[in-house]
Amino acid sequence: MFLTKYKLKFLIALAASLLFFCCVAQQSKKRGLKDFYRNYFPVGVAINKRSLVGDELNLIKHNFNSLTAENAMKMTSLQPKEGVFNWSTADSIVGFAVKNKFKVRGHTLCWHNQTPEWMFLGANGEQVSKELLLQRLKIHIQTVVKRYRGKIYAWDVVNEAIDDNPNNYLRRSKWYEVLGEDYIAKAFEFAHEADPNAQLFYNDYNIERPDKMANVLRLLKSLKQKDVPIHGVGMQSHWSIFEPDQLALETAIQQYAALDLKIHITELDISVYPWEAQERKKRPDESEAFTAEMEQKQIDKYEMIFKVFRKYKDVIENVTFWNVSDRYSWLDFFPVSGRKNYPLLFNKNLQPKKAYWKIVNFKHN
Ligand code: HAH
Repeated sequence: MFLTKYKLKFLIALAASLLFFCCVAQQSKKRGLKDFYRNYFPVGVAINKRSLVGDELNLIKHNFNSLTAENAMKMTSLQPKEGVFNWSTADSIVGFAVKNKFKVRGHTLCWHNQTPEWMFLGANGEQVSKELLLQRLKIHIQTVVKRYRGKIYAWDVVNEAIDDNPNNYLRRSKWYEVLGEDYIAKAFEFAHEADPNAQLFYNDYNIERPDKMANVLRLLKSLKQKDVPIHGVGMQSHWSIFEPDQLALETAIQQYAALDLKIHITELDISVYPWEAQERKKRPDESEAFTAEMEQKQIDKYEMIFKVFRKYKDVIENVTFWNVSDRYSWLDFFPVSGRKNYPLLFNKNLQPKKAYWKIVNFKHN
């Protein structure tokens, strides 16, 4: 059998298009999350010491170009005893980032949680004096910020200072109790003095909820008015398949951007359970299945929020996920210890979930 001219042409065209589609498929296989978002914002992830040695490492290098230490830069980790600094994990994370050209977001300099007890105690176990606590805050912030000067481009300076009860305004933390409202401005000033080039952020959760947002806006406005060196607001974005809706999210972004502040999405995950503020025990009847319905709702939520992030790419300068894959998430332990959650874009086997493909297959906008 011999080929007619037309058959030959048809076969050549077929082979060429097959080759073309294979190349495109191959290329998109090779591209990671960070590459799809190259023209939008760096995509980050919160990691631990073990992330740098395990099989998640390739996935991290392939998909992300910004890093945060999930725990290693918190006060308890860095200064467990007064004057005794433990740099080992934080140093390895920063070293890895520098070597592999990741950006680094520092988290966090002043928080009411994961702060060692000695910080708030005087020499005889009494409550620390105002002067001593301020001095300790200054030493801590400046030692840490100076060590990573030029390597950490943005710091969460104060974390979660707004109370969950909107009537309270500021959280009644030890920082507030001893130092009053002023501790927030002071923390920013100390950090700015230590690294004038670092971008300084106020970071908090649920700040797209109108009640909490009103108080966050009040705080941010007062800091700006006092010329406190603050450059941005971190929306933690510990969200769920139930919230936020698009209007709430866009409204929040617009309100924060209107204060001339940069926005970082600092701790993104989409829980498959509703938000709960209080820790509690697992109920015996509580299912831990990742149902098809949860999966679909999660896909829809991821699709919506990334559409919004792309729309506001001029003000959103970083989007960071809180943990790498569903193999391990802080949400497996909070608010219900031992209840499995599935909040991320990669499954337990480190494979991209459907939500991943949904957010990378977008038309350029
Ligand atoms: C965040 N808090 C913290 O910023 C982060 O450092 C931590 O690793 C996980 C989540 C969210 C939060 C919480 O820890 C407790 C109650 C409400 C919200």
